[in-house]
Amino acid sequence: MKRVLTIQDISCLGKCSSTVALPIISAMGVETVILPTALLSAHTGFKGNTFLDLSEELLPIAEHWKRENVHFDAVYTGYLGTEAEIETVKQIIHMFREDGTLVLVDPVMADHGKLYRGFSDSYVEENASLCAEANFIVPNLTESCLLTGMPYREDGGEDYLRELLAGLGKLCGGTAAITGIGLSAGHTGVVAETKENGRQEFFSCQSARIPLSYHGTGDIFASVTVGALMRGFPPKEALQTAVDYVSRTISVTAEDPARTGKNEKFGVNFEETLPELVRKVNAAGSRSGM
Ligand code: PXL
Repeated sequence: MKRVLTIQDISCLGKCSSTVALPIISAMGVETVILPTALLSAHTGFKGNTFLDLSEELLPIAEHWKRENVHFDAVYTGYLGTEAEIETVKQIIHMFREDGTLVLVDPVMADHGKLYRGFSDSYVEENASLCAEANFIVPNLTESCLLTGMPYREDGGEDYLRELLAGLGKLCGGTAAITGIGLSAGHTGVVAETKENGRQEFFSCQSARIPLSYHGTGDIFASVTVGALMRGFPPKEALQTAVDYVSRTISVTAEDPARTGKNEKFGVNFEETLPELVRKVNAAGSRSGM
């Protein structure tokens, strides 16, 4: 069985970061080790959240694992709080990276053209240097613009997206996928560029766009991508699986009558759709990396 290390916070309430990565990647048949960077009562979409910084714990925990000769097939990083923390995460990647280790970075910092609360321009620089350590990155459109210095345009067209991908490709060898991109009406998904064995391929993965925006779907997307890659799916199929799963889960969530009174910050009903995902991944069993 493959083993993934995921480095991100624990937001107790709100179904994002470690509280979606752990159940989803585990259910996909991949051992998941969490390294919590901070403990929050709820993610920052909830006003007045508590925050306990755990960054001083990260290296001692990683050093313990090193003494135990632990091996990781992938390191997946999500929301990180500070520049200092990103520096520590880079050190941990260096500690565990071997030939063939998947290093997937979701440079969580911005959306809808704006940086999230508490992040500055120097955080963007630091996040770009983290992406340089990765061989798979999944920024959204805003993050892609910040990482490449390109202007933010919601309807930029294919040439614009290809230019963005070329910029991201300079940052990270491997695969760059820009999330939240719909290429036609009623669709959303990713556009991506992958460099494998010196060959460059541009592709997109699309699914039905449900015009609702729930918290944590980016983390669910990245988690499914990591799980599928670990189970032997090639990049394009892993990304399509994640795009389809998020679309289906948003639609199931929107139809849930028991959600009355709960808004989008409570996240999606991924628990309801997880069995379908597990069946799909297991049906592709012949190439499973188990
Ligand atoms: O879902 C991304 C995320 C993760 N963790 C925390 C967050 C956010 C986004 O706002 O606040 C603490």
